[in-house]
Amino acid sequence: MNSLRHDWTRDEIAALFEQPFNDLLFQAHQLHRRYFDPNRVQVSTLLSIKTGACPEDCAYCSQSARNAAELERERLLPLAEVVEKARAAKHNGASRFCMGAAWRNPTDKNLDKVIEMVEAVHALGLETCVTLGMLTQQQTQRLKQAGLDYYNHNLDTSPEYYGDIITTRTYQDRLDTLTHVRDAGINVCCGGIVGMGEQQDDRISLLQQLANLPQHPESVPINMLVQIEGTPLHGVEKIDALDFVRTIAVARMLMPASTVRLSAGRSEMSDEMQALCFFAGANSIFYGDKLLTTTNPDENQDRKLFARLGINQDTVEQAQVSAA
Ligand code: SAM
Ligand code: DTB
Ligand code: SF4
Repeated sequence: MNSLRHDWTRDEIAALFEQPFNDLLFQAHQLHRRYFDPNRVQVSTLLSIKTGACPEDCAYCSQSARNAAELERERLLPLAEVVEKARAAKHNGASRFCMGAAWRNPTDKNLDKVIEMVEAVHALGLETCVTLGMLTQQQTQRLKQAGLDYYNHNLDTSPEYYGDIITTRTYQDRLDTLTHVRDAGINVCCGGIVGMGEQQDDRISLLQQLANLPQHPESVPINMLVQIEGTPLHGVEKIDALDFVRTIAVARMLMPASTVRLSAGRSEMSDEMQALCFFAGANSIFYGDKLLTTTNPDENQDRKLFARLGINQDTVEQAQVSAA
C-alpha cells in the first residue's frame, strides 16, 4: 500500500479539485477500493447529552447562547436515559454511539458524569465517541481509561475563514485539543463544515490542515451546513451539490485510509447526491432521525437507500476489526 502523505501543498490539492469531475471521482473511487470495501458503510448514532446555552459564538450553531435560534435547553441527561438511547441505537444497527455536549469545555465534575456514560455505552458492546469541546491532557487520559474509542473535535473551516465563524476560541486551541486526544491514544474524529459561505480556497486549506496533521484523523466528518434560523449563517449561499461531492472525493484522496463521514446535511441531499458521495469515497453516516438538534433522514429511508445501492452496514464486530 502507498504510504500516507502529510506534506500536501495547496497547489496540489487545488489541482485535484480542478480536474474534470469524472477524472476526480474515478481516482477517488479507485483509492477507496484499495483501502475499503466499497459496499460497506459504518453507521454512528448521535445523541445530544447536554443541549443549548453554550458560551461559544459558533456562527452555524443552534446551541450558542449568543445566537437567536429557538431551542429547548436541556441539562446533562441522566445516565439511564443515555443508556436507553444507546440500546435503541444498537438495536437499529448502529455500531458507534456518539454523545455531544454544548460546552466550551467540560468541568472535571461534568467529565465524571460523561465517563459513567462512556463506560455504560461501552458495556453494551458499542463503540463510543464523545464531543465535549476543548480538553486538557489529563481529561483525555481519563477518557481513554474509561474506554473511549473516538473523540470528535472539528477544525470546522480553514484557518483563514475561521475568524468569520468563531471568535471565542482559536484555531490553535482546536489543534491543541487534537494533540491531547492523539497523545492519549484515542482515535481522532476531525473534519469540518462546508456551505458556510467559504471559498474553494478555504475548502482546500481545511483539507490541507486535516491531511497534514502528524497522523490523519481515523474519522473525517464532512458536514454540509444545516442552516438554522436565528444563527448568523442562516440564508448564506448554499454549496453546489457537485462541489460538495468533489470535497468528499478530495478528502478521500488525501486521507485514503480514513473513514470519511457524510455527516450533517443529508436531509437536504437527494438519494442520487448521496450515492455519488458514497462512490467518491464517503463510507460512514449518522443514522437515526436526529443529529444533535436538527433532523436527519430516518432509519427506514436510509435502509431503503442502502438496499437500492447494495450497501451493507458495518456490524459492531466489523467496525471493531477495521478500527484495530
Ligand atoms: N460543543 C462541542 C464543540 O463545538 O466542540 C461539541 C458539539 S458541536 C455541536 C460538534 C460539531 O458539530 C461542530 O464542531 C460542528 O462542526 C458541527 N455542527 C454544529 N452545528 C452544525 C450545523 N448547523 N451544520 C453542520 N454542522 C454543525
Ligand atoms: C460532526 O462533525 N457533526 C455532528 C457531530 N460531529 C457531533 C454534529 C452535527 C450537528 C448538526 C446540527 C445539529 O443537529 O445541531
Ligand atoms: Fe457550543 Fe459546540 Fe455549538 Fe460551538 S459548536 S456553539 S462550542 S455547542
